[in-house]
This record gives sequence, structure tokens and C-alpha cells, in this order.
Amino acid sequence: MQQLTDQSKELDFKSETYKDAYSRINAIVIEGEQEAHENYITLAQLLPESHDELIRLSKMESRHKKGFEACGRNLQVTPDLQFAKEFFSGLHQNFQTAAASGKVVTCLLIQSLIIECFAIAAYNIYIPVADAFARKITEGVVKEEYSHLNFGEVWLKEHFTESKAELELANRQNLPIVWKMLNQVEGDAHTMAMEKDALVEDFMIQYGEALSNIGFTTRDIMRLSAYGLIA
Ligand code: Y39
Ligand code: FE
Ligand code: FE
Ligand code: FE
Repeated sequence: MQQLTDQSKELDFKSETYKDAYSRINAIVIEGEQEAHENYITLAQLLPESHDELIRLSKMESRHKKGFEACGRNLQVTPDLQFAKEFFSGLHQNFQTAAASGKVVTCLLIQSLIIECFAIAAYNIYIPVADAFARKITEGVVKEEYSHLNFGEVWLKEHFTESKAELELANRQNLPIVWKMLNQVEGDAHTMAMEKDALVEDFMIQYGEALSNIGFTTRDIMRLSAYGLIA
């Protein structure tokens, strides 16, 4: 923690090194928000009883995207959107496949649990080391991400018994992808004073809490979390 604080004092947001890392991390966030927008529209079609609420969430995601685009412009950084598309391709493909066969539980696990927890961890770790403009934007965004995670938790808790087996399989298929994604951006995150250990820790806390809220036991959570480690 102390190290992070010291490092953030030395961050030069205008340096080529920082801007190069930002071109990829900012793109990931922009692409992630765009895909989240689309995923909630898809979920609205799959869950007619929650249609209006899910459309409301999808609109929040497109506002998040606009906010992060402004953060990039503010630092005069051009986001590397091609890199970001590839970065998300594994989770994107799995979400599309699940949606096409009406597997709403898998879709909720991917978007509302895994991706939202990833976003919450990244944004929480970013806020203390962000430039002042991006910090304000990110503080507003992260509050809303908690409400997206909450939607998934509430729905899955209400349908826990019949969703449990599908959740276990979807966790096993998608958690390893998250670790690969984290490994890919470890260096860029470090340049921005975001340490991988802190990202992993925050992610596991959010994700473990979510699984607990849905109805998994501590023993289940340990087992589910371990799948990430064998990526
Ligand atoms: O629900 C949302 O708004 C999530 C899509 C946004 C994804 C953000 C992904 C952040 C990963 C950043 C990795 C930095 C180390
Ligand atoms: Fe968002
Ligand atoms: Fe979200
Ligand atoms: Fe370091």
C-alpha cells in the first residue's frame, strides 16, 4: 500500500510510457463498457420480466463508455481498440454462445458476476492512482457497477437451486479466462501503478462475496475459486 502511494506521486500522466500503457487499458475499459451495453440488451431479451431494468443498466454502460472515452481524450491518448477486442474475445464468444442457446444463467455469470467484479476490482484499484479527471469519472462509474453486480446476485439467488449446476460449469469455463486476461495486462497496469496482486485480491473478494450472497457455501466458494488458478 505504501509503495502504491509513493509510486502514484511519481506518475507522469503525460509521459509516453504512461500514455502507451493507457492506450491499451483505456481501450479495454471502453470496449468492456460497449460489450456490457450490448450484453444487457441481450439479457433484456432473455429475461422479459426484467426487461426495463436491464435496458436501464445497458444505458448506464453506454454512459460509462462515454466517460472513459473522455478520459482518453483528456490525456491525448488514442485507445487501441483492436487490442481490446481481442482481449475480450474469449468472454465475448462464450457469452454469445450461451445467449444463442438461451443459457441465461451462464450469461448472468459472465456479465453480471465475472465482468462486473473485474470492473469493480479494476476501478477500485485505479481510483487512488488516477489523474484527477479520470478519478472523478471512475468514482461515479464504480457506484453503478455495484448495482449491476447486485442485479445478477438477486436473480441467481432467487433461482439458485435450478441454476447451481450451470453456474458451476460456467465458472469453470470462464474464470480461467479472467486470469489469462489479467496476466496480459499486468505490465501495463503496473506502469499505471495498479499492482496485479491487488487486482486479484479485490476481484476474489468481490466474486467470493457474490457467490456467497447467491447461496454457495464457503466450501463451494473455495472449490469454485480454485478453477481460476489452473488457467
Ligand atoms: O460492467 C462493466 O461496466 C464492465 C464492462 C466493464 C469492464 C471493465 C473491465 C476492466 C478491466 C480493466 C483491467 C485493468 C487491469
Ligand atoms: Fe460499466
Ligand atoms: Fe457494469
Ligand atoms: Fe512496483
